Amino acid sequence: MVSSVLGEYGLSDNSFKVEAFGSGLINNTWKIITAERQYILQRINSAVFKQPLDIGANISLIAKHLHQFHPHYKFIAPLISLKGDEMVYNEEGGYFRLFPFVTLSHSKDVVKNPEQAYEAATQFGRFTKLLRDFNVSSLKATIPSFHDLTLRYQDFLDAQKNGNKERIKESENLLKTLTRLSGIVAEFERIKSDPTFKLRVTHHDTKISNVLFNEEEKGLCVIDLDTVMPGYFISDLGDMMRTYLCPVSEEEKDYNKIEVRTDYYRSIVQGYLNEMKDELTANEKEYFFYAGKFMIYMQAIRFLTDYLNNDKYYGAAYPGHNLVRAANQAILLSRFMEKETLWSDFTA
Ligand code: GN1
Ligand code: MG
Repeated sequence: MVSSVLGEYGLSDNSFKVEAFGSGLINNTWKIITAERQYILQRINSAVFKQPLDIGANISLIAKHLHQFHPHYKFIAPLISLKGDEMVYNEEGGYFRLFPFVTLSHSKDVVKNPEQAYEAATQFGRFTKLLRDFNVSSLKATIPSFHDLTLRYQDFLDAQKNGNKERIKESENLLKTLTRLSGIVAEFERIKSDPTFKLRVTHHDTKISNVLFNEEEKGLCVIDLDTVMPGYFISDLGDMMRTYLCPVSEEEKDYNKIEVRTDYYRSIVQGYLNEMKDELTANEKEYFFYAGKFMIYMQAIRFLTDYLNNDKYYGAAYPGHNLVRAANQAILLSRFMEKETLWSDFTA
């Protein structure tokens, strides 16, 4: 499969080595190594991205705008196949894309210090800022209602009605805890009807592995643009909080290790505001702390919904995997909310 896809880009069978790459849950990613160059090959999960070609269409529009108005921004566009396409279709595996691997750059799986959090937040803020004059409504929603918490909450309720009965029983306490916090959904509904909240070009997956760093540890650009679509800034800012504040990830089973770190919070807010302070409205700036609650809560209910639905979205590497992830995120949320009075006034 991989060799026939690479053939469409003119790479012949015995000239490359293939290695698994990264830790994404949805798409498959490989590093392709040839004597001259390295590439990143990605297979799009078409059960999740139902219109894979929309991803290519969005990226082309963004690439064109950045190229014209911000030619110095390091934008990593997919390579064009021999037939002239930005995606290749393979009977067996569906849609694939090939990217050049940027030499002297690297990505990270874990945020190791607040400076890295600052660099990443700067990069995600800059990406949205550079696209401020881009017509955001020209972007397709590659996953419709992706970060619509109202819809995610409805899915959560549906799973409690129609999901796996044993799992519903087993999750009783966690279901109660998360249901008690549904004020976070009500707040989101207010945001959706608030004209001071703007739809901007939003990345929607701001984990650290989606930032490229140079050898001096400075952020270069953001990558993995599949979920770039119109959205609210709370998605990007909040997902950084969800994934950078805690020293362990959503995969951690030892919940005692879950904590949230003040210095990282400051760095995320400072880095993001550094780029976005003149873009955000005064009202939006009141929602920095809420951003973290919004994203951590959404991820907790998404994992638990999937557990009740027999892991059909995220899959499971062991029995109870999505329940562990959901419980992890619920604990992260409670640790985060303990900081509300301490952190909510902090706006750099
Ligand atoms: C998925 O595939 P990956 O790991 O980049 C998910 C995100 C979740 C994340 C949780 C398209 O991202 O929304 O935050 O898992 N992406 C999609 O690890 O659902
Ligand atoms: Mg992703």
